[in-house]
Amino acid sequence: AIDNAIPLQARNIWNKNKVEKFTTVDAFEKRFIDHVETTLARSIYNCDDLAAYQATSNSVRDNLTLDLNKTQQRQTARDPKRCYYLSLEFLMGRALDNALINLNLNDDKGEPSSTDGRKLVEKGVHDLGFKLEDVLEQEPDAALGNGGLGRLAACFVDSMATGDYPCWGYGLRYQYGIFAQKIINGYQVETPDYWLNYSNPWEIERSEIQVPVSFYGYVSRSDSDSKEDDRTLRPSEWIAGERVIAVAYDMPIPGFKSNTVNNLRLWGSKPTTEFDFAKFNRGDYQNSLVEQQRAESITAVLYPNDNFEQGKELRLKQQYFWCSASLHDIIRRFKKSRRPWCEFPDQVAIQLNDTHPTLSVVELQRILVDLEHLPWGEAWDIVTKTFSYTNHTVMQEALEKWPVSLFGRLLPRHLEIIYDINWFFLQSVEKKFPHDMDLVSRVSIIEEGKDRQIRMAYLAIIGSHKVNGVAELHSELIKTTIFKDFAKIYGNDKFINVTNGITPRRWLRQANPELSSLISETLKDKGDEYLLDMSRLTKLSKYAEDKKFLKKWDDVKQKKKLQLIDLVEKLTGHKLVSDRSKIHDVLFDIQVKRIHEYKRQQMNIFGCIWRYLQIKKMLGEGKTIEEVKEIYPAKISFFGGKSAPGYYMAKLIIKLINTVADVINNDKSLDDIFKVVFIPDYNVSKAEIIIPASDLSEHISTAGTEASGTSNMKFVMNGGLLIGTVDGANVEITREIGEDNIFLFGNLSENVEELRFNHRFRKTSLPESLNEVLKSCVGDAVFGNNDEFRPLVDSIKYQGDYYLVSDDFESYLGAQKLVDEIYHNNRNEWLKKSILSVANVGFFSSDRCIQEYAETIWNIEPVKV
Ligand code: T68
Repeated sequence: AIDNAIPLQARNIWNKNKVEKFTTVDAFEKRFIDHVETTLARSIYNCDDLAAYQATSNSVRDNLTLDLNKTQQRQTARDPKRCYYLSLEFLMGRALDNALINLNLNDDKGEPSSTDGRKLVEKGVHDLGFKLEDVLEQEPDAALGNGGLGRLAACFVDSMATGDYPCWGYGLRYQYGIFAQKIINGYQVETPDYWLNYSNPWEIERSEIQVPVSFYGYVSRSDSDSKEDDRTLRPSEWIAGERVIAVAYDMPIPGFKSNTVNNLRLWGSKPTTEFDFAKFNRGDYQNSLVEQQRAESITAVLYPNDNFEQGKELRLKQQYFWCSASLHDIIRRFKKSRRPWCEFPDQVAIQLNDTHPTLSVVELQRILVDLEHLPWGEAWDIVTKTFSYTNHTVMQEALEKWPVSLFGRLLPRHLEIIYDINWFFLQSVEKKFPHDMDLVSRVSIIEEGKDRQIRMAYLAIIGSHKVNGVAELHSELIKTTIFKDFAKIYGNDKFINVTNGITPRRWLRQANPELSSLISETLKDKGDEYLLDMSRLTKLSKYAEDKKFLKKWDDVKQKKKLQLIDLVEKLTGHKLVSDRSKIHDVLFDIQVKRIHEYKRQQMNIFGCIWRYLQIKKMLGEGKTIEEVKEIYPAKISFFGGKSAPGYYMAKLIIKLINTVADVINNDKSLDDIFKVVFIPDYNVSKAEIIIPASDLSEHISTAGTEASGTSNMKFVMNGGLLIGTVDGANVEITREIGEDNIFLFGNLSENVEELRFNHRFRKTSLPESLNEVLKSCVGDAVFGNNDEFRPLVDSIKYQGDYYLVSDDFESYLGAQKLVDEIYHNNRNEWLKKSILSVANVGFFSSDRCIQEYAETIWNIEPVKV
């Protein structure tokens, strides 16, 4: 960088013309108009909401970019240890509103400015003839993720910047994010999410940062003098068969009330400019172009599976492309300070978000041995001190494995290195447990069989110094089930827990400005400091029985419920409530997350069917609606979420929900006391409207299957109560907010094995309630739909009920009954629970979570700018 510095004699011109951030309404407006007329080449006669969005975003981005530069210069000068968060998914959602909340109007010398950046821009936009609300609506979601894992990465980069940590995210710049979901005749239909349709003001294309990445080919070794058995340990040359270029795209990540702007670097793929002239000369112009086009396809699309691995070659290619480019970039930065290689782990921590980036372990070993010529052992020592791995699931079908044959063809040298890593590892295990050959074969990275496979989780564990689960229960489970042998080999220090968290800036301040103002007003916290120090929320407890406060609290909730009603009407055309003034009596019960059998949306919809059947029974017995309401008070059940396109059962669950919704919502005899809705195309920006509107939300996975869950935390932060199983982070949520304030039900994870065993040997009979429900879903019964749902029914009745719906159903109905009673008969009690939940949610801030990672895994410290 020094080589390209401006010569001293020219610098005063630079300093005289320093670019300044806007810090006043006037300056913002000037910048806005500047962008309309130059960047967008539009004018006063031709500026719609979209142009206003782009001009606003470009103006705000200018401020961020200036702080990004300063942050990076500062970090380069200080040269602290940095952390790199490698994630194949960053589910960022919209950037503008978040940037406004985090907008830092400090000048150069600056004490924190007291001006509210969001208000300033809102005024400016208004002066210029627009409404900020409409402008914000123009932005497409950056939906580069599937669900929890990708959104966690997004919350993490927010907290890293807020905590002034020198951290970068590395990911892929997919041209198509997670598909958009349409519901047609009750079925999910996937449509492409071409989110880059209009230019993206939130990315900075670094066309000068280009990293070549290789694939295929063979390994060459000129080592006639070396012993046969250590050949692969020596430097080897990989003669690649295909080369593509990785181009960097940077997204600035601003911290809240901080001068730090960190970087999220996403790689896009493009062809090399090398051109196959041989082919061209043979007159094969078309085919010489096809290969070039193939390069672009590497980062074309996000794989749409969550908690499931498909094992496609293109996916492996994506992984290596990203790992290789990122490592190259990290090493280039490390080399600037001319330190010896042994100091690499003192300067660099790399976090593997699941096993998807595990190839980077192998790539670093390859670079050190083959290119830097370090001895194998020294290289491996550096590698294991650098990496750490986060596990997000214990489910077998989600654990990544790659067939050796496919892997060896794409990455021949990496396969050799994996064999050698495995050989040394198994040697060490044998030495430590000399009489346990079973153990040695169980922990091999290579799974033997007719199709030999590479177990990526084992490789990640062996290549890391710390392995963490994402909630206490889950971190215990990985030590006692899937990684039991490794816990025995490495002892307990290597396996730790870091419970997930969420950013309160997006999930409280941005999603729920109404609740945020009530909180800051009540806590007399004008500067919204509670968003940084969530322990301040505990002061809310003392208002939990204050009638005036309860009323204000409730008013906010009802307002958010009406906003959700408006969204649903806009999306589906359905009017859910005829009298908006009665919204207060209607319980909003929400389950939004990926559709998956283990998350048990089927149990929720069976519960809805049960409620409907009971209501009909009462009406049939001549009871009035008023009498029915005493037992089944008014309620709307909301569902939302995407299914993986190839996941048959999940898609059938979506169809069942829509079928049930159709029948119930069109049954006039119900007089609006019960409705069921499927909200199409659940995503981050819709979550920001949906989550604040919940009275109750469902987190009802089979015990031991949901690693953590993070939406549970978001709902609690917005004053919604939870109904849930003793699973994932529900356990710690209960501990923090108190067991009186959550509706727990169902079997415990320690009993799951036995329950499944009982099903296999038909020792279980279904409860009568569930039998009745299932009957209504087959043949020509009310929800039968020509027997379409038979597979869902059969999986419970005849195929072992793997997710234990029948074992938890009665207990689920019991918990729902309690919900109805308290919501209906004791609203103040309900509101008290809601307030106490928010008061004690502080632990689940991702700021706490990132601080734990920084201190216990990464060993990094904040660098203030
Ligand atoms: C989720 N995992 C966990 N996976 O299910 C959830 N998988 O309990 C947890 O709270 C969250 O991670 C954060 O820790 C996922 O979201 C995936 O999306 C995924 C994607 C690709 C391959 C496998």
